[in-house]
Amino acid sequence: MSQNPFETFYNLNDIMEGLDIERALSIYRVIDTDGRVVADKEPDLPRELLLNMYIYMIRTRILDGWLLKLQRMGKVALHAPNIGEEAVSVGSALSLSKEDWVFPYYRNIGVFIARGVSEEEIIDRNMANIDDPFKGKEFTILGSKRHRIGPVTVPVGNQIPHAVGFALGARIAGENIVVMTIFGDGATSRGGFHAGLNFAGIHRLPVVFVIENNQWAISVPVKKQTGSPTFAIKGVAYNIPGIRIDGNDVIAVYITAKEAVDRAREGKGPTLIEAVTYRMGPHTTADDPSRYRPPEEVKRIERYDPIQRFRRYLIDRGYISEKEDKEIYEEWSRKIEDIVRKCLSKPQLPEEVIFDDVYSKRFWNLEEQVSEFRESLEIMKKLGVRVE
Ligand SMILES: Cc1ncc(C[n+]2csc(CCOP(=O)(O)OP(=O)(O)O)c2C)c(N)n1
Ligand SMILES: [Mg+2]
Repeated sequence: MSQNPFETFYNLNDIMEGLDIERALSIYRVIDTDGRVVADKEPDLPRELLLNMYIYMIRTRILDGWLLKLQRMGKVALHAPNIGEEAVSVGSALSLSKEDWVFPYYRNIGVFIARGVSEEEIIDRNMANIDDPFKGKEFTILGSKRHRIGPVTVPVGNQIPHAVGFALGARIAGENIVVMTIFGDGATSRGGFHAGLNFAGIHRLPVVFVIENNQWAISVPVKKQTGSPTFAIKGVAYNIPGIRIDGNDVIAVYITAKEAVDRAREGKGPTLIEAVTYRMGPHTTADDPSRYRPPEEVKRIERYDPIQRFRRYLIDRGYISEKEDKEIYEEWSRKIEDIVRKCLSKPQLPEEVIFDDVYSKRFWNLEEQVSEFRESLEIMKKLGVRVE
């Protein structure tokens, strides 16, 4: 018989110890803003992994800059800049193995890069050119089955229950994989966040939840997003350990995510990581942050730049020289510029693709719309209106 709930008492110390509440309220970092080690113990990570982290972050930043330029040139419809948040994407993604799955959100281009999606494919998709596998039917970037990346959903936070359900499905199928999902601070106010944590907490699913707390959800600051002191503390009520970390310290992100991934793989259940970072740019190219936050705030955060901090660490520790660092940056700037030129030279998709894949075939009503569409294009051409 089950215990009488009126006579059951919980030992607060046991619960607190298992959940290590201190970690949900403090902030874990390995290197400070000058790249100096401040953690009690410096993680012993191989040089190759450290260099990969660095190169993936640089590639992400260069690509991000190009997507912004391409949007301003009218070649990309919309872009959500990642600048300053590269460490969250790259550090988290690198903690997973190839077999694991990740359900990221629109600000995680670094996840795509670190999982092996090429810059060319990302730009093709963003430009909706002839090589876009989704034929222009997407908001920025979608997932990639080949790289085990779930779809990037437009409704904020919908990927959270997707990831949890996926983890349950994998368990039923007998696959020993870990599922990670990354989402913004704003997503913690959606029902799916709570449903996802609740379900993962009950079934002890192998899920790693990463909150990319960049302090803003468009114009809403974190103070108006939650009454909790931290986001990590929200895990406690679901019996999920919450860990708050410096999300601009790629080593801290990697170490913490790896610990959570290992726990999940060993059957010890989910973890909630709050990676504290800052959105340096606008929400998207359709946003003007000067209307709701002072530019001084952004200036104050500049010294936390995840790439600069890590660069100083790598140079101080002798992992790379100043010269090698310069070469890495120049090499990738050149490579990505060439890719951008190549993508720009590709033909656009024919306009009529918008009617493809709507139904299994083009029914009469769709055919009617196709002919109306052709007529409008003709008129526009006659009027000299550029169609792009
Ligand atoms: C359900 C839903 N509500 C509102 C929006 C509009 N919207 C798009 S992004 C966004 C803010 C998300 O903020 P956050 O989760 O913190 O991620 P960030 O953009 O800061 O990285 C909002 C409100 C949406 N896409 N979906
Ligand atoms: Mg946010």
